[in-house]
Amino acid sequence: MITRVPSLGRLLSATLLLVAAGLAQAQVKVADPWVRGTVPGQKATGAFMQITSDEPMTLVGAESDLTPVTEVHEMRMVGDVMRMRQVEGVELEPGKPLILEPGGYHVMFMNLGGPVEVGQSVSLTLHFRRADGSRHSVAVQAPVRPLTAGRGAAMKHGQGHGGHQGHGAGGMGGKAN
Ligand SMILES: [Cu+2]
Repeated sequence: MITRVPSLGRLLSATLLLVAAGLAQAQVKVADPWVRGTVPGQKATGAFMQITSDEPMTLVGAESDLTPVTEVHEMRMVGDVMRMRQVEGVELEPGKPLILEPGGYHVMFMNLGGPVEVGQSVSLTLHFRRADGSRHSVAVQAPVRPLTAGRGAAMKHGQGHGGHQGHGAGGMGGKAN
């Protein structure tokens, strides 16, 4: 027992150092990122993923090489119509994954100049604001998945784009399934 006390003490010290390091360097983890492939003529598509932060953080924007305008969007029911809009920020609670998915929050690539095809990988950067107002950015590499990925929710998304003026015919492709 006596020999274990100091080793436990060292273990606790090491743990506290790790915790301190964690506070100094925010940990934002992105799991399972992907971008939905497009059909010819489609002018917008989205990126989906799960984001987890170990401290309070707000997702405030995104950018990518794919399009000059990349926005954080939300889809939600307004009355009985699915609508999409840009959001100023999405709050992350520590340890609770923020899910970006078809039919919900997503990163939107606007005014696409060409097709987005399976086999491609899209580089994007997510921008966050901490509780103290400072900024944090996370680079993400998202492979392109077929248009039909996430089919169930995609149908809802298709309807939403039908009622949305800014994204062009076809939208994220729900109707093309
Ligand atoms: Cu959108």
